[in-house]
Amino acid sequence: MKSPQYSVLILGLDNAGKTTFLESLKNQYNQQSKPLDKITPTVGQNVGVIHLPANSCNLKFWDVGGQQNLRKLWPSYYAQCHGIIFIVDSSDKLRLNECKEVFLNMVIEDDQLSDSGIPILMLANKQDKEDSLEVQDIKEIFNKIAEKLDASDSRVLPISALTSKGVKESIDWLIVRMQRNKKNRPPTYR
Ligand code: G3D
Ligand code: MG
Repeated sequence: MKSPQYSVLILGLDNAGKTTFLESLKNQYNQQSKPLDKITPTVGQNVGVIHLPANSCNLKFWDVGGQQNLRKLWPSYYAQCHGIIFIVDSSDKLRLNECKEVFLNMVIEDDQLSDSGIPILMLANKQDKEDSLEVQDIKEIFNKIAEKLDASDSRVLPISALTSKGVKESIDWLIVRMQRNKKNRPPTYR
């Protein structure tokens, strides 16, 4: 029998930890993955599929690259994805403003997103670093923006992609919301 498959877009600035997060997921869900401390900058896109036996479904992840010239490609994925993960480097205070702008552009300039009710999960990554911002600080910055997303479920969770702390919990949060939104965005079957 075919299993339902939900697609998740992994977004964020370059160097936020998107690819490390995807490899950490693959690693935890028993797939071949790269050593987490040996991830190189992404050229093009990375795709990964994991199976969640507890939910009897598959999750497909697109890590499409966050460099400025690649961000214009993001909207072409919005129509197809069931959920979005936006990763923030909590230790990079210098780029927080840029990060905020990019997130704001994403949530308010695209009607497809706010109309679709798809969940948006922000991950405050690199929590293992001593100088990283706490999730509370990140929330204060981003929640005001997220409120503009009326229909969507949104949340900020702390993780460390490098140590894998919080990674599984983030998927637990997301899968519930994607399943709840399946009237708006039905899964594909494969
Ligand atoms: P990207 O795919 O978003 O561009 P990468 O980001 O996954 O390539 O990661 C960029 C750098 O951040 C990598 O370091 C990676 O090891 C580091 N990184 C990712 N997640 C974490 C984390 O949770 N904690 C810490 N401390 N570092 C993290 P290098 O040094 O290879 O550039
Ligand atoms: Mg990458």
